Amino acid sequence: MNYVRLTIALGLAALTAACGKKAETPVAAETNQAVPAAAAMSSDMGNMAMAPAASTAIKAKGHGTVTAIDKAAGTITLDHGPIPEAKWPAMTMAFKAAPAITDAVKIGDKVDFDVTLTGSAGEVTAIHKQ
Ligand SMILES: [Cu+2]
Repeated sequence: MNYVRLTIALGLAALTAACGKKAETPVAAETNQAVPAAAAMSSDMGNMAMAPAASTAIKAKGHGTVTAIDKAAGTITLDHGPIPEAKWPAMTMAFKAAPAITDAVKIGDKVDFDVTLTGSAGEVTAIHKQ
Protein backbone atom coordinates (compact mmCIF):
# COMPACT_ATOMS: atom_id res chain seq x y z
CA MET A 1 0.00 0.00 0.00
CA ASN A 2 2.76 2.39 0.95
CA TYR A 3 4.66 1.39 -2.16
CA VAL A 4 1.67 2.20 -4.35
CA ARG A 5 1.24 5.60 -2.74
CA LEU A 6 4.93 6.34 -3.15
CA THR A 7 4.78 5.39 -6.81
CA ILE A 8 1.87 7.73 -7.40
CA ALA A 9 3.60 10.55 -5.51
CA LEU A 10 6.77 10.07 -7.55
CA GLY A 11 4.75 10.02 -10.76
CA LEU A 12 3.09 13.29 -9.87
CA ALA A 13 6.43 14.81 -8.88
CA ALA A 14 7.92 13.72 -12.20
CA LEU A 15 5.03 15.29 -14.07
CA THR A 16 5.39 18.56 -12.23
CA ALA A 17 9.12 18.54 -12.86
CA ALA A 18 8.63 17.77 -16.53
CA CYS A 19 6.21 20.62 -16.97
CA GLY A 20 8.47 23.06 -15.14
CA LYS A 21 11.56 21.88 -17.00
CA LYS A 22 9.86 22.46 -20.32
CA ALA A 23 9.15 26.03 -19.35
CA GLU A 24 12.69 26.67 -18.14
CA THR A 25 14.16 25.56 -21.46
CA PRO A 26 12.05 27.25 -24.13
CA VAL A 27 14.90 27.07 -26.65
CA ALA A 28 15.06 23.30 -26.37
CA ALA A 29 11.29 23.12 -26.66
CA GLU A 30 11.42 25.12 -29.88
CA THR A 31 13.83 22.70 -31.49
CA ASN A 32 11.40 19.90 -30.71
CA GLN A 33 8.58 21.74 -32.40
CA ALA A 34 9.51 20.46 -35.86
CA VAL A 35 7.75 17.42 -34.46
CA PRO A 36 4.21 18.39 -33.44
CA ALA A 37 4.03 19.62 -29.86
CA ALA A 38 1.78 16.73 -28.92
CA ALA A 39 4.50 14.24 -29.87
CA ALA A 40 7.10 16.05 -27.77
CA MET A 41 4.79 15.80 -24.78
CA SER A 42 3.79 12.19 -25.34
CA SER A 43 6.09 10.88 -22.61
CA ASP A 44 4.50 13.25 -20.13
CA MET A 45 1.08 12.14 -21.22
CA GLY A 46 2.12 8.54 -20.68
CA ASN A 47 2.88 9.34 -17.07
CA MET A 48 -0.39 11.19 -16.75
CA ALA A 49 -2.26 8.03 -17.75
CA MET A 50 -1.67 6.78 -14.19
CA ALA A 51 -4.05 9.41 -12.90
CA PRO A 52 -7.74 8.75 -13.50
CA ALA A 53 -9.47 11.02 -16.04
CA ALA A 54 -6.12 12.35 -17.27
CA SER A 55 -6.77 11.25 -20.83
CA THR A 56 -10.07 13.10 -20.92
CA ALA A 57 -9.91 16.56 -22.44
CA ILE A 58 -10.77 19.21 -19.87
CA LYS A 59 -11.93 22.67 -20.83
CA ALA A 60 -10.78 25.25 -18.33
CA LYS A 61 -10.17 28.94 -17.87
CA GLY A 62 -6.86 30.36 -16.76
CA HIS A 63 -5.14 33.62 -15.93
CA GLY A 64 -1.49 34.44 -16.37
CA THR A 65 1.30 36.31 -18.10
CA VAL A 66 2.68 35.63 -21.59
CA THR A 67 6.37 34.74 -21.27
CA ALA A 68 7.12 33.47 -24.80
CA ILE A 69 5.48 33.19 -28.20
CA ASP A 70 6.67 30.92 -31.01
CA LYS A 71 4.51 31.57 -34.04
CA ALA A 72 6.45 29.14 -36.24
CA ALA A 73 5.92 26.30 -33.77
CA GLY A 74 2.40 27.44 -32.90
CA THR A 75 3.01 27.68 -29.19
CA ILE A 76 2.54 30.23 -26.45
CA THR A 77 4.21 30.00 -23.05
CA LEU A 78 2.18 31.23 -20.11
CA ASP A 79 3.13 31.77 -16.48
CA HIS A 80 -0.33 30.76 -15.30
CA GLY A 81 -2.10 30.59 -11.98
CA PRO A 82 -3.73 27.44 -10.59
CA ILE A 83 -6.27 25.70 -12.84
CA PRO A 84 -8.65 23.97 -10.42
CA GLU A 85 -10.57 22.19 -13.21
CA ALA A 86 -7.41 20.16 -13.91
CA LYS A 87 -6.02 20.22 -10.34
CA TRP A 88 -2.99 22.09 -11.72
CA PRO A 89 -0.85 24.32 -9.53
CA ALA A 90 0.51 27.59 -10.83
CA MET A 91 3.35 27.02 -13.32
CA THR A 92 5.00 28.24 -16.48
CA MET A 93 4.51 26.06 -19.54
CA ALA A 94 4.00 26.07 -23.30
CA PHE A 95 0.60 25.49 -24.86
CA LYS A 96 -0.35 24.85 -28.45
CA ALA A 97 -1.91 27.96 -29.95
CA ALA A 98 -3.37 28.85 -33.33
CA PRO A 99 -2.12 31.99 -35.16
CA ALA A 100 -5.21 33.90 -34.04
CA ILE A 101 -4.06 33.33 -30.46
CA THR A 102 -0.34 34.05 -30.89
CA ASP A 103 -1.10 37.19 -32.93
CA ALA A 104 -3.50 38.57 -30.35
CA VAL A 105 -1.03 39.11 -27.51
CA LYS A 106 2.61 39.91 -26.86
CA ILE A 107 5.22 38.92 -24.29
CA GLY A 108 4.51 40.53 -20.94
CA ASP A 109 0.75 40.79 -21.44
CA LYS A 110 -1.40 39.70 -18.52
CA VAL A 111 -4.13 37.55 -20.01
CA ASP A 112 -7.27 35.55 -19.37
CA PHE A 113 -7.48 32.44 -21.51
CA ASP A 114 -9.57 29.39 -22.32
CA VAL A 115 -7.65 26.14 -22.59
CA THR A 116 -8.37 22.55 -23.50
CA LEU A 117 -6.16 20.20 -21.47
CA THR A 118 -5.35 16.61 -22.38
CA GLY A 119 -2.99 14.90 -19.96
CA SER A 120 -0.13 17.31 -19.34
CA ALA A 121 -0.55 19.08 -22.69
CA GLY A 122 -2.91 21.87 -23.52
CA GLU A 123 -4.10 24.15 -26.27
CA VAL A 124 -5.15 27.73 -25.72
CA THR A 125 -8.42 28.24 -27.60
CA ALA A 126 -9.16 31.85 -26.66
CA ILE A 127 -7.15 34.65 -25.08
CA HIS A 128 -7.54 38.30 -24.21
CA LYS A 129 -5.61 40.89 -22.30
CA GLN A 130 -6.76 41.66 -18.77
CU1 LIG B 1 0.75 24.26 -16.60
